[in-house]
Amino acid sequence: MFLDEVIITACGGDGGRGSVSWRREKYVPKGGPDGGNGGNGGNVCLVADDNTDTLSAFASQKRFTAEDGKMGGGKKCHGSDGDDLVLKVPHGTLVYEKKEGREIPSHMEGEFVLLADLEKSGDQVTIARGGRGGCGNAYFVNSIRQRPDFAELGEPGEERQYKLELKLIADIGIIGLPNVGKSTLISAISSARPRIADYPFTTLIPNLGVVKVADTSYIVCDIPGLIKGASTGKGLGDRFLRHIERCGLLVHLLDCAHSDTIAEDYQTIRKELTAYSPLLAEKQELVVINKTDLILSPQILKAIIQSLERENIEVFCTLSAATKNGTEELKKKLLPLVIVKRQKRNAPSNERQAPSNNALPVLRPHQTSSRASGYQIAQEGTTVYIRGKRIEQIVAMTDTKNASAVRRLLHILDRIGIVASLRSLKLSPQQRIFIGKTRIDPLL
Ligand SMILES: Nc1nc2c(ncn2[C@@H]2O[C@H](COP(=O)(O)OP(=O)(O)OP(=O)(O)O)[C@@H](O)[C@H]2O)c(=O)[nH]1
Ligand SMILES: [Mg+2]
Repeated sequence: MFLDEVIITACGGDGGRGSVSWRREKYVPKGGPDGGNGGNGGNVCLVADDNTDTLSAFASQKRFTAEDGKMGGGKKCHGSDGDDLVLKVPHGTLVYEKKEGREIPSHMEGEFVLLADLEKSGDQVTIARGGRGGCGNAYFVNSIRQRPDFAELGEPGEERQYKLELKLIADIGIIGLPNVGKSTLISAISSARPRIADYPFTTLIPNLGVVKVADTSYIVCDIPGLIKGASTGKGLGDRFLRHIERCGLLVHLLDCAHSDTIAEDYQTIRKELTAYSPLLAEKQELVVINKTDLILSPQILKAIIQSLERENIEVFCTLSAATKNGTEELKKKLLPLVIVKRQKRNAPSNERQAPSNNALPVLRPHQTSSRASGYQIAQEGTTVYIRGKRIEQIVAMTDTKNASAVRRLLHILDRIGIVASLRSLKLSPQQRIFIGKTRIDPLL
């Protein structure tokens, strides 16, 4: 199955809880606390892989959870970390993150925003971080608190939604109206065997083929037929136009059996490409005339070429995909052009060196201030929300059933000024106060 767009949920593993334990040893009275820390939860990562070519692995499963960290043990034993979950995606996958929550402007809530472009094989991005393991009671020993009888819970792993979108990366994309012979051409020049038939929209998904010329090879993509209005959703619509964006070169195939409308056919496709994106309109395009076996004499073919040239449409070559007359020449003529395109793509351009405003974000999602004192207080109706990465983490990891753990939390809230800020708001006893997802007013 060919799948080029999918929405998934990624969940980092939960951190393991810390342990409350006391050293018990012969001849060592009052051995003291020795509870170890819990292990960290595993991350969920996406990695671009050469041997994967569609997103069909995500067709049935949509939720991916990494392993939880293990609980800490006595004798200061550290719980083991959860394994990362590495999901393989084809190279050319764009990763969009769903923006939600209070830290982002409300107009963006629920929107998918580009996070990463896994262009080359091996490119990797972490999409959900595992939770931190909780500290055991041995960690909380200090000069005042010599026998802490509490430990932290593990931090819950992040849960986030992503849209994965695949853009095939081929050297050459074959485009044209339905029925002009695109699939026949790819099967003549490569080992791909797509369905060929005498009706429009035979090809419903893009087909990739490897063309071998001498010792080298390049990848060709047969794109389903485009029609007038494709950029606004007509026919198979603009679903496949995005795959054309990534091709190095375009072969624009024309059917010479329709000699009367051949220039018009050409312009129909050009208009759709321009309407879809300026990037597509500027892409280098080679005009190839197909089905020359249906032409009765060379003079007629010459007249067709001249009619196109009068409209400033330069013809790259003519061939018959069905009889393979001219297909070998096309393969050879395309090779040097493909090599030039590849060199350009791999060369570090000035644009890439100087990061512009349009540059893709660095692959370090979800980073906000990690200091406990970095927080914001917002009041909505009768509810107060306190947000801040570190303070939310501390609260989520506090065992609220343990009086000593709650006392430590209140001490932290007091130290970083939250208690004073809440007092200055003069809240009524009915008002609810949340830090992250945890309601804390009953603890105050
Ligand atoms: N006579 C002749 N017929 C051809 C040639 N190339 C393709 N055809 C025929 O044209 C019809 C359409 O060919 P396809 O390769 O399926 O066309 P397509 O452009 O892939 O069509 P869609 O997938 O629908 O967009 C088939 O009946 C082919 O046999 C050719 O060079 N000469
Ligand atoms: Mg086809």
